[in-house]
Amino acid sequence: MNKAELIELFNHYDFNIDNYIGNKMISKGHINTTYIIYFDYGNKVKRYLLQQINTLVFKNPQELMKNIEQVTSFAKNVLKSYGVSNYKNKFVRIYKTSTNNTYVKTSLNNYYRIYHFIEGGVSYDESKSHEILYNAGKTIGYFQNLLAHFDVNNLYETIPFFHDTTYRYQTFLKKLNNANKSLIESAINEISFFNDNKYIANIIMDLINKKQMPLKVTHNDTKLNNIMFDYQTNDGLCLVDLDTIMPGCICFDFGDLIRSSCNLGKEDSTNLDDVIFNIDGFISVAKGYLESVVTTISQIELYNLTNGAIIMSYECGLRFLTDYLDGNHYFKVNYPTHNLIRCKTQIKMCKQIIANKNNLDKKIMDIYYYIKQNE
Ligand code: GN1
Ligand code: MG
Repeated sequence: MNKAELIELFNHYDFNIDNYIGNKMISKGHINTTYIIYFDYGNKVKRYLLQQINTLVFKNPQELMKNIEQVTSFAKNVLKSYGVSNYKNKFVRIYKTSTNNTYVKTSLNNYYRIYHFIEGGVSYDESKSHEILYNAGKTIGYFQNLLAHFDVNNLYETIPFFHDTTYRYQTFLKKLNNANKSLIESAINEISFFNDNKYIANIIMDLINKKQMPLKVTHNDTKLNNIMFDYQTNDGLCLVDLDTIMPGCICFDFGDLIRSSCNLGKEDSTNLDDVIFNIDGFISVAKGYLESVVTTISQIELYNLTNGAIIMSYECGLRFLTDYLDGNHYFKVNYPTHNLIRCKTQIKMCKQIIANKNNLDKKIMDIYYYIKQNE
């Protein structure tokens, strides 16, 4: 980070620049740029999370921060009312400026915000541990419960049509139309996959449009590494990356967790043989998730949880491909074909989840009724 900008930024907070010792960039996250900043207070070192908001993606940082402020203060009150003792690491907390603002716009027109560091927390890019997968599912359900009575009408839409898969498919077609010929040739099989399976894009969107699928407060970016776990016990602590909290379908939150956590490979494995759908992992996530939402989930949501996983892997792959065809402007990439590689892993996940759909649907119903009976 530019030193002068850092000083300008710190002047908005009650930090003493003399105590500042340095920062470390965190390479996780495809959108915003995140740093841990360290301050030495003699007897202890304090750290905070500093994030530069990607304004190409989030066009209105002010509205985005209003969403986060409303949601975090709402959740804090719910946690207090539950009598949760250590509510401080159970939800993200904004560190406010000296004038009580939630973010700073610097003279370079960059937007920054600071969060309290979640001490004792750890996140995982991938995991084979059933304990972690179960706790991940549980944490997402818990998050949805905490915000169940938050009025969705108070939320701004930070990225319009974010999980509107029908719209995502139309955007893909437009970009495909204008894409460079050699890029198209390099992705010919992937392009065919999305065209041949475009029915997937409409499965839940049709239900939403017909008002058969309820909209609730959802996180919308529930990939595994957006969940913090207690580093000693592996209990789920909270969800981070709250920029996409919007009204949405809970099946997408469940599905995004499945697509990201039940892959025995990586999101960007170059060897597709590694990308194996972890069916037992799916069951662990479903157990944790359903235990959290058993009293609030509706039948239509229950029947569409597996669809949520199929759609999220389809949509995520489609978005990676769209960005690849468009010249990699949206997701951060380490090399030119990174988005194409990511797209291939999502297609492989999608195909495997489809192949197991009947079995997975049955497992979900079995788990649900088991939990119901033992409530
Ligand atoms: C992005 O910001 P991050 O890395 O947690 C993206 C998600 C994708 C994900 C794919 C705002 O999440 O929608 O599913 O990458 N976030 C946004 O890994 O577009
Ligand atoms: Mg993230």
